[in-house]
Amino acid sequence: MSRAKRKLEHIEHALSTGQTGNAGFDDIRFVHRSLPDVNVSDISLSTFIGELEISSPIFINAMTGGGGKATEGINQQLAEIAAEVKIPIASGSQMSAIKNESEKPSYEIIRKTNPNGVVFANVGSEATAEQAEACVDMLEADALQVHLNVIQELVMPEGDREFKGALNRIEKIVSKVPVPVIVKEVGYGMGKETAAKLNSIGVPIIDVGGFGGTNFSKIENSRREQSYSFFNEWGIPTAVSIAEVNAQVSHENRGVTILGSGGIKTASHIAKSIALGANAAGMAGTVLKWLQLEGLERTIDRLYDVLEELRMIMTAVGASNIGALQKAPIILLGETKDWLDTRNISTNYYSNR
Ligand code: FMN
Repeated sequence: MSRAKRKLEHIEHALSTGQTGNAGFDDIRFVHRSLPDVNVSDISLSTFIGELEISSPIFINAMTGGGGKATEGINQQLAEIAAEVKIPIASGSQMSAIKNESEKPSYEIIRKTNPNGVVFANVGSEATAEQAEACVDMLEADALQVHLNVIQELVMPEGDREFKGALNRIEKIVSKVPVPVIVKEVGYGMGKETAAKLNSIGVPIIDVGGFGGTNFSKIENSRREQSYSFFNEWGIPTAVSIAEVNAQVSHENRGVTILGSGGIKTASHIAKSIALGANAAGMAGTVLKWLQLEGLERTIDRLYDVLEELRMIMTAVGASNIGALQKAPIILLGETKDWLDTRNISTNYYSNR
């Protein structure tokens, strides 16, 4: 199976397997305020990803490239959307272009289409520091995502079987590349132990990439004969994962930016991610679905709608900016609370502040 064919199959199977998992957001409730003392026109959505200031707390997460003209076309459209809505966009893994020069245009189109926007480069943790730097250069990127995807590799018939030394390689990448590094999962989430390891090597930004959205076990299982179905429900739900990482790195003011992603479909999911401790939220599968089924203009409209709805939610909780939303009291219920209680992570911290 060629790498290019695999990239196209990922898109096809991402759409057919959908986003049907439970990311845990239904377990989170805002405490209603009858006197919020704020006007809708006062709401500021601007936020920071590390030191990068962005005007809205959403970004298009890593998806594609490396599948010739077909993926070049998708990246061009995603970049047009990002440029219009003024939100960051991440490239898909650029290892294809490192291995095969002829795939470079399928990535470079992102910067070409969106010359002034915020663009994230993307590599896996198998990359050397030099390869990572080449990926940043290829896109004149503002930050570099390094993805962790052990379960996807295990389920992938042609996937990696060697995972030793990843933290060490990431440490080298962090010290070599001239832009901030975002370490991200791809839909399995991160726990506090992973966050502690990443924090110990100076990773400034963590994207939890939690369970409940695009499900790479299902995607890869659709591509193999004998299913590893035991991985279909594997992972830390996004809401839980943000709280896990937050408990490790932010309660203690360690200066790490948390990004919430995995199953983000609505303004409510974004608002809840921020209240749990994220600075911004990433959407991949949902944007891909809108783009493929409804087209570019409608996807742009949908993203504007999401931002308007986010302003409404922030008004309702009396949060005039993202920092205030991060302090809004929320109640954690159900499996999300059970999980966090079992892990000795305080839900009281969120409910009474
Ligand atoms: N994440 C990466 O870091 N690198 C990739 O190359 C990559 N390829 C993807 C391809 C497709 C078709 C999709 C849907 C996702 C891909 N992802 C990749 C994972 C997303 O960035 C994201 O972490 C994951 O899909 C969960 O978010 P979602 O539920 O919003 O889709």
